[in-house]
Amino acid sequence: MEKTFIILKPDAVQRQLVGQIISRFEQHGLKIVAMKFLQVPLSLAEEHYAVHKERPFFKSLIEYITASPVVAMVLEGPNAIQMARNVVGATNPLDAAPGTIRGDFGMEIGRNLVHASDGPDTAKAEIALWFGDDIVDYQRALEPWILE
Ligand code: IDP
Ligand code: MG
Repeated sequence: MEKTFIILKPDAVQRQLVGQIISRFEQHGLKIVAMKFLQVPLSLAEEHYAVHKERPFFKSLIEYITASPVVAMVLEGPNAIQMARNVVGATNPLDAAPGTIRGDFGMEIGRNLVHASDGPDTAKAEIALWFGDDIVDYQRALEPWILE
């Protein structure tokens, strides 16, 4: 079973879309195994987005992610990383398909509502950075009706 790391960014919280966005992942069958609501410290923001440090949008990206609280979570399922990326949609809401979170709720790349890990290595590193070992192990009663 694969795990992926998700952030509902400050615009998702400010626009009161938290419930609707979490529902998108839940209805797909992705299992929530960790979640927290927090104001992101500058140091965490910079570490999370370290790969973009040299990009022209880095400063505005850090301002965006630290502007207001976020919801961070870990989702689990078969191919959870790709599945979550599919649910989230393309980085720029202009290119994101209708039916995806960014395609349905977003207007611009700098306000694209959600982060989702882009591969196994980043997922592992992001989960460790944001949650350490605080992952909850539990069974869902509906499991056999979601996964064969
Ligand atoms: P991703 O979130 O779809 O994985 P990345 O390329 O990893 O996209 O970029 C990280 C975040 O940086 C994006 O989600 C978006 O918030 C922001 N970003 C990326 N490219 C631009 C840009 O050209 N202008 C402004 N913000 C950008
Ligand atoms: Mg990315």
